Amino acid sequence: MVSGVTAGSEWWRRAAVYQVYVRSFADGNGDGVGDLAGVRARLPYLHDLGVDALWFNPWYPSPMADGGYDVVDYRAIDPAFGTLAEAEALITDARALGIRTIVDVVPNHVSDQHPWFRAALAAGPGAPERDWFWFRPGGGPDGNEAPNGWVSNFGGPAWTRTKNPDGTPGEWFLHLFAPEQPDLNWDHPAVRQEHEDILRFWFDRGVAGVRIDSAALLVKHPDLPEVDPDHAPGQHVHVDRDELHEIYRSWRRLADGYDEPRVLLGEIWLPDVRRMSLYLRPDELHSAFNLDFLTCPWEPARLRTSIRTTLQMHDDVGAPATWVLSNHDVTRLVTRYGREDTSFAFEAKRAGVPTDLALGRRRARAAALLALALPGSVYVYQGEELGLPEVEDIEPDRIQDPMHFRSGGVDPGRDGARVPLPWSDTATPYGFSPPDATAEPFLPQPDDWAGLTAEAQNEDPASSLTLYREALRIRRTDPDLHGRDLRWLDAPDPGVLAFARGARFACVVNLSDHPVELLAHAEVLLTSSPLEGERLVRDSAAWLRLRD
Ligand code: ISL
Repeated sequence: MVSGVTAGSEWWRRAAVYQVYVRSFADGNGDGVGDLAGVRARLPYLHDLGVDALWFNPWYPSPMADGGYDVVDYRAIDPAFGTLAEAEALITDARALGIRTIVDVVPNHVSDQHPWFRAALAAGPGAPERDWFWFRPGGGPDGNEAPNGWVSNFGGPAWTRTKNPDGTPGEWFLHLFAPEQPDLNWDHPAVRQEHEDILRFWFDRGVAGVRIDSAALLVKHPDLPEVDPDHAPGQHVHVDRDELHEIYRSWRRLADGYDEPRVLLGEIWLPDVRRMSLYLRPDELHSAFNLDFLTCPWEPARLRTSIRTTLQMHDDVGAPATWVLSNHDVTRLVTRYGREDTSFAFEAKRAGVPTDLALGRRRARAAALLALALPGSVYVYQGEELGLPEVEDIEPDRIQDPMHFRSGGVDPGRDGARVPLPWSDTATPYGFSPPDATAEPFLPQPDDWAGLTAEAQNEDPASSLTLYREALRIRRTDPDLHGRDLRWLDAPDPGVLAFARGARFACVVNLSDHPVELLAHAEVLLTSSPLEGERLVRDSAAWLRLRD
């Protein structure tokens, strides 16, 4: 039985991909940390939900200085998650249910515990091993000034000073993220070779594709000059440099060498969507996350513009659009949409902002129907289908995220979107861990999640889980939603987005502050809130079958 899968070699063009943050998905062995056994046991849930593929956040051995984005060995599984044999079995089991697997590769940096970095440190200044990274002497008379003023994405300087093997202060190394994540030198042929081998390793194990972490950051200006705000396109010193394209062309040739070509999916945060589209040319990446849509506020004009621009720019290069409402890095949607400022920006993230969760929940349901109705592929971050809010009261001594620490505690960090999922029961661990678990969940779960468990929502026709399952079913089975077309319809109000797909499907989203009349239709397929007669209430969406 194959459901939840799009046949054919271009399955990724309209796939629904579910993001699994393994650590927080389901704990099979009772140690309070999610693992592969937990995921395998929940495959029937994912199959019922109706997704085509799973993207796993990094599952490799890691000291977890950045939730696994600090990798020690790209060809193994962290012992807390399981074994390589279990990963292989998981890939096979999922595929038997029609679900493909995407793994996360992290090419910009490694863990400071990675054998390469340890070897580079041990070898000392001037050794060839140091050329795998960006080691530089410091400035100033004692070398105690960073080699340049670059700033880490997690705040603070992008440089950390080393100690020489004899204990004296040594060179500095570059890290665009945490100091535990030294950046690799992509000008070095061994770095390129190693990553192509890593790709082959996973492709040979049957994974359908890779998500490429921080894909626009790999290449640096070889002289490491200061950032010039007036740089020419493609000439920023460490973001979106023109040289990146040759790397991805080479990866594409490798991915295309498989009978079912493997898929390259880029995490590319660029404010300029034109520049982003260059990565999606036919001989480069297949697809990239739509981070413009992800950060968009709940405002009709902004959303309409984002959708239009997205479709146009993807059409220009022949790539499918993607739609992402949330991921493991951003504030949970229910919380974000319940605030006065409904956009997402890393630099604006703060705790203690007044939030109307009921409003946020209504909008998140409407946004799901919007995203799932658009042409292209769509990403669902675990727990989004359960309507989970951001957890904002994690005690300081339980916080894990370096983003919180590196901001001096100003940024609440990303743990609030990574709290272990509630599966069943009425108290922590809510079925996340088995009943005989020896440890509590690695991040605390709120006391009031009993109504949000998958079990509580499973048969409730009004639940978020039911809405996602039903929307994914219609998206998969309705031929009107299988094309690449979208026609904007005249909306009854400027606060309303309305568009048609295929012969007779329409999606209407009411972002105004009052109810609106529905368009003429033959049938209401699905709504995110109950209708008021023939009227769609504010902050809700409807899927319609139009008349002939
Ligand atoms: O941090 C940012 C802005 O200040 C982002 O643009 C950042 O580049 C982006 O979130 C990259 O994220 C990815 O790589 C990180 C990891 O912590 C994230 O979880 C991952 O999604 C480093 O590997």
